[in-house]
Amino acid sequence: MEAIGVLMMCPMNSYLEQELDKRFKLFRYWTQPKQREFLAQQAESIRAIVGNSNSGADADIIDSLPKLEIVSSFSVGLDRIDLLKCKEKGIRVTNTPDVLTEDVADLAIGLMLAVLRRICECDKYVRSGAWKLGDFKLTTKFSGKRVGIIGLGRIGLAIAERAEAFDCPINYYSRSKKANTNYTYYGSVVELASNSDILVVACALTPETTHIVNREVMDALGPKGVLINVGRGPHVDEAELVSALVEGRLGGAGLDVFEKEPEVPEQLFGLENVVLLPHVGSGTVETRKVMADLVLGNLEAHFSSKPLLTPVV
Ligand code: 8YV
Repeated sequence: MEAIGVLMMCPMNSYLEQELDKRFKLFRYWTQPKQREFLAQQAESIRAIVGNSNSGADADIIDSLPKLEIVSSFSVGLDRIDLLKCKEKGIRVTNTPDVLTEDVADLAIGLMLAVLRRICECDKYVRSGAWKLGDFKLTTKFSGKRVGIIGLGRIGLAIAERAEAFDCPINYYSRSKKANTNYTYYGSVVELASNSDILVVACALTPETTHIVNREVMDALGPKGVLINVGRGPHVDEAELVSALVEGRLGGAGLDVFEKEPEVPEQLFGLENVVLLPHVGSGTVETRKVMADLVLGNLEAHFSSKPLLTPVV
């Protein structure tokens, strides 16, 4: 397969990059000073794209690669891929579902605990020597809080199962009520937020779910409510989130994702009720290795005419 051209869109994992280099003819898109010219030159040789949650395959790049056969994404999220265009052109698409579910769900619980129990602030308190001057103030209990989940897919369900171990009643919103669960369903996100102490975003990013957490939802969650986002930045209207937090209309937030990563609104930096993470939901050594193996496995299956391991299109 050494002659097959594979275009990697951005740096994402060194093991994956090494293995792609060994097994295929690897092109590193981010190292190309003149990307348009590069695409025109390699148009006949690139047959696969490897992207991730930052950089995938948009209509432009798909149109400039006439020999493209497969987009294998190093992510479960597909929002950076023009799926319709792929379908139209018969280009296969794969992602990395299941293998990252536990890590993302673990991190969502970590964010809930970190925000309510002020874990990062407590750490600062000890390191700065402030403890010597007096005890840290009291924080908020997590066990038993009502957790509302937007999107009860693989990740949403794993968050629900973990939160249940903390005796949290589970509410959820999804396009339709799930038949196989006893969790409480709400048909609107505003209703879900009104009936939850913690609201968690765990759905896929689509045009319908963009800004699914808007001002009305934040106001329904209220000054004691906490928003957790382990989905995508654009799920939340970030400007509204900043004003809700600054004005005290929302109790707190734990965010792993942002609208314009790696840019984060600086107004959040001074707020002690906010925990900010650099999109690390799936970022463990163990999980990233399995994700990389899935990307490689899908490419090898495709180019040896075997069934794809995790097909989307
Ligand atoms: C990664 C993700 O951050 O799977 C997703 O959708 O957002 C993450 O796992 C990313 O794709 C790693 O480069």
